[in-house]
Amino acid sequence: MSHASTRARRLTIAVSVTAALALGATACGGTTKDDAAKEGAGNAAAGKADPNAATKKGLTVGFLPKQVNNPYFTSADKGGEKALKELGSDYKEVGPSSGTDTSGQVSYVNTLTQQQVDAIAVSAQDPGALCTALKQAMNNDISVVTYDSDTKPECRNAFVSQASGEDLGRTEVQLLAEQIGYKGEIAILSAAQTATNQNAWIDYMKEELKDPKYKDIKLVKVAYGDDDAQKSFQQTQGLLQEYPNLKGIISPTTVGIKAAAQYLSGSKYKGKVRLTGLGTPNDMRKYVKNGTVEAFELWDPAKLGELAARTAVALESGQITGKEGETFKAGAMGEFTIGKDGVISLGKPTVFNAENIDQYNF
Ligand code: RAM
Repeated sequence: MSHASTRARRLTIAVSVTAALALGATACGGTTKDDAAKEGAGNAAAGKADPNAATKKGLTVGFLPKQVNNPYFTSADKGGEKALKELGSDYKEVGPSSGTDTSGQVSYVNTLTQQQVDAIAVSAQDPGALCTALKQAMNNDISVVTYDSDTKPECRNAFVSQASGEDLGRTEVQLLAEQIGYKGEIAILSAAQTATNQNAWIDYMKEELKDPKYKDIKLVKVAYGDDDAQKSFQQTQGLLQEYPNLKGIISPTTVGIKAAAQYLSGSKYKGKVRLTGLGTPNDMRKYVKNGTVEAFELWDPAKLGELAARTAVALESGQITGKEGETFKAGAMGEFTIGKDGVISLGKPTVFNAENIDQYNF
């Protein structure tokens, strides 16, 4: 179907979306919403995948990060923008400025649906809160890809995951355990309490800690900095006041680890209380060089955004539908295979330390 006719079809549908949204606002849980939710499967799931189908051009993909003013998402979404340009499609970005504004994210999904974008790439602040809105989007022929932080599998066509959640959770514990000599109290400084990605990693950290080799390590607290620099800084300070014997902190968020490093770096705990987790090399360089941080990890956020964009276009082009076992070509990134529950994995994260950090610029 040509882009113009897709537009025309969408325009007709938009009237019912608006009606459904209005209905949803006044009569929550009405049949319109439920039916939409049951049927909602997006453009992609409508047919069978044809890996040789031509790549569509002129599509609009709306990126909706957890938080727009977070440098991690700036890099990720720029990767998406660059890929879309290469593919002859358009990019737009909308999103809340706070990492906990879940209702703001829901409104943005509804706006993108009303604007009849072809696909949405979203990093969900909460696993369930976006479901109804995303199902409505899919029911209106919009392909939905989650990237970075997932919703439930039935609320999107595919999830572009940065790395195996299990790998990330376990390796962060391993990194910290080595740095503290497998002994002492540790804490976690996370992002939002609802974040699907951080919570999945934390569950694996707890699993890893069950191994007898960590018997002398005690996880004393999980604190939440909400991906807000100031709150994360204060939470770090609070952790050290509450647990003066703390030996280490894991912060699986780029905002959290940077704020924690900033606090430790200017305190008597510098070099004594160990810090690891997920950070960008550009944010963390000075803390590695001044001895606050030994090693931490991350994937390339721009590559994650690129893969999300390419997945959205492959779905819209009918090359994939999101089912396990389907494969598609993601330009120079190579071929990807869709795994269980529609998960596409970017690959292994990189561990950064004083030796290699200068090789990276993001
Ligand atoms: C923050 C966000 C994001 C997470 C990274 C590691 O920027 O919470 O979702 O993937 O950290």
